[in-house]
Amino acid sequence: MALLFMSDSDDPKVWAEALRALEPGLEVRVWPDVGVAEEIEFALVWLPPPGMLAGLPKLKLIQSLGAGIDHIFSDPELPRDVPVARLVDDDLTRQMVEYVTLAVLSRHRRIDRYRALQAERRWRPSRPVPMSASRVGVLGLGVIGAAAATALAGLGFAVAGWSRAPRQIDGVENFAGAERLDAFLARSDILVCLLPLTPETEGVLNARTLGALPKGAYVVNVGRGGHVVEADLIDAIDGGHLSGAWLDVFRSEPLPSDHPFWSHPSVTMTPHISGLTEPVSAAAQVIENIRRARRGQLPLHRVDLSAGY
Ligand code: NDP
Ligand code: OXD
Repeated sequence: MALLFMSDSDDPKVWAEALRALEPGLEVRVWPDVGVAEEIEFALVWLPPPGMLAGLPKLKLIQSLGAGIDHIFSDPELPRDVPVARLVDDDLTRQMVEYVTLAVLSRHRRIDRYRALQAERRWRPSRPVPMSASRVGVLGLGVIGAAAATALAGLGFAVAGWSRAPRQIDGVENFAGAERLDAFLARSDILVCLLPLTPETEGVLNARTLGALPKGAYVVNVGRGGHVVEADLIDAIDGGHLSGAWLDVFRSEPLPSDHPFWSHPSVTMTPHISGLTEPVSAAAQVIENIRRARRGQLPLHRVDLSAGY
């Protein structure tokens, strides 16, 4: 019985080595070399092609190579009776917290302004606003959102977070539910998106919600590109309502070379690297889930199909 690995962005050899270090007998096959499909019990995947998982009749576990699972749920033929697990990994969370802190601090200390001044060889110091007067709003208070909100509050920012159900996090004001979204946005000078992509959160950052942010607000998106209506974000920046955006994720990845984000002076972008799953760190959870599946148990961090995350 074997595991099928499928990803265009992760190295199968490194993953096979990390998995076999913990489970020496595990047979790892790499898509598209499936072999006999009936022998595949476990799938470890990032962005599987539609129909791939449905073609594995003995599948017991679908394990995401990342924290998000929208890349699996977008498959219209996804077998609904096989448990789907996402990765919850301390190293991935740490990387995300590091990246979000970088983006928020860069905005807070106006590094964009000093880079522009540097290009013009102008020496123009200005005093930063106190952190306690800089209001950060974190959309999504899950594993990563809660860790980022806690870190930012620890630095001294005035932090609030938005979730579906009420959450209690020390030093972080909570706004829960769709009816509290506008109040949350109205107090967020720097907005960080750390939501999962679901039918409910698709396009959550649009002309209306971006307009509900305070004038001069800044948007950091590390959730998914589908959270942002990209034309609305550009309009909000060009119209002067928003001061800019820091983006790691996009509706189309790789971002097409003619996309306006590439050259927009108020947009900082990176190629979906805020958190990269590290095989040596994450393999233990994958192996634990394989062992659980073999025992007929549910995996760790099983995704709730009805909630979509
Ligand atoms: P979790 O599932 O732990 O947390 C999701 C959070 O979003 C929860 O707080 C949840 O609310 C909230 N939420 C979901 N739907 C809604 C809604 N409709 N309204 C309000 N709040 C909602 O996810 P993680 O923190 O582990 O990860 C978040 C996302 O970050 C991933 O799904 C992925 O897309 C992205 N990511 C991006 C990476 C990158 O490299 N750019 C790397 C890793 C992750 P509640 O608490 O009430 O359930
Ligand atoms: C993830 C990602 O979901 O890297 O882990 O985007």
